[in-house]
Amino acid sequence: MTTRIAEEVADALAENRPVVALESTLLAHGLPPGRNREVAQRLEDVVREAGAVPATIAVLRGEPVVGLTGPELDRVCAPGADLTKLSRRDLGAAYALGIDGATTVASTAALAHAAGVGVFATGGLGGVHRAGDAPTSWDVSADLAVLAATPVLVVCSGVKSVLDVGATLELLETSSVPVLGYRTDRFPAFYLRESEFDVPWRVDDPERAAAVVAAHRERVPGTAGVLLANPVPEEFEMDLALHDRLLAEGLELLRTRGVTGKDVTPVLLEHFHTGSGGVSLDANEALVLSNARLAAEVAVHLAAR
Ligand code: PSU
Ligand code: MN
Repeated sequence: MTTRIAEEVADALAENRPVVALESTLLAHGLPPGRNREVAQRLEDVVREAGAVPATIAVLRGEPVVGLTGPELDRVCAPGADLTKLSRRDLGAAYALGIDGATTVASTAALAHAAGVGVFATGGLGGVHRAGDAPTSWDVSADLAVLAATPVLVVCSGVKSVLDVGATLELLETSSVPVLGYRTDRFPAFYLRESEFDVPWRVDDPERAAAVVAAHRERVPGTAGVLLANPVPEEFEMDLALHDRLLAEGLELLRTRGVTGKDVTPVLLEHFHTGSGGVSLDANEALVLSNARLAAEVAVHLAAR
């Protein structure tokens, strides 16, 4: 099965105009119904306002789609839609079995790259989960391995502090994935503007970010993508005490309910959203919109080079 690329996206790619890929797991599994549809629309709007064409990606009835239509966004965001969460390894099964699925960072990046889209915005990258009581849970998001093998720029707000941030950064280093802080020296932690870890490189404007991406792609051997880490806007950063309480509760919830594998991230996000009375939802929306805008700005500079 071939990928369906929306006409507007295909035209932009053919004319070397900027395109920004957007993922669907954050819509289907990261945000509640209703709110997810609003965010889906705002994401596409901010990308357009910044001068690029949005391409939200999902798998519908077994067909990979790059650039969902309005009705298709409705379907992905519908209450009870119950889309399967698809990482890259799940794509073949999803195609062959003809199912509806939401794509994670890993599968969105892979499909974007295959379609010729080089810039992708999301909320948080998956990473290395904290080891539970066992010596290690071996729960390391495929997002990291795919980013090491797929030359796309991923703009995100770092990784959630529910992950082992230090281990995630170590693995990115091992995989030769460059990590750039956007107007920050610290690697952001999704709901929080800073983790305790520094970024190896800092850029302060979209043009510089584009220059680094271009140099990396054109002059550095290998297949690694680039991570541009953009902290949540200041006014939406979560209160540290609230954050830490929800994090401790969330981790305990995973233990008592025995949640593992791909359900870990959605269960934690849901706990934050309900436990914070919506504060974390506002943060989530603000950061993903900010990332989409920045991704579009960088894509504009890349296309102009
Ligand atoms: N981080 C978030 N919200 C999300 C995700 C990550 O703050 O919705 C989603 C992304 O789609 C990411 C996926 O690719 O979770 C990672 O899941 P896992 O850890 O199961 O690989
Ligand atoms: Mn996982």
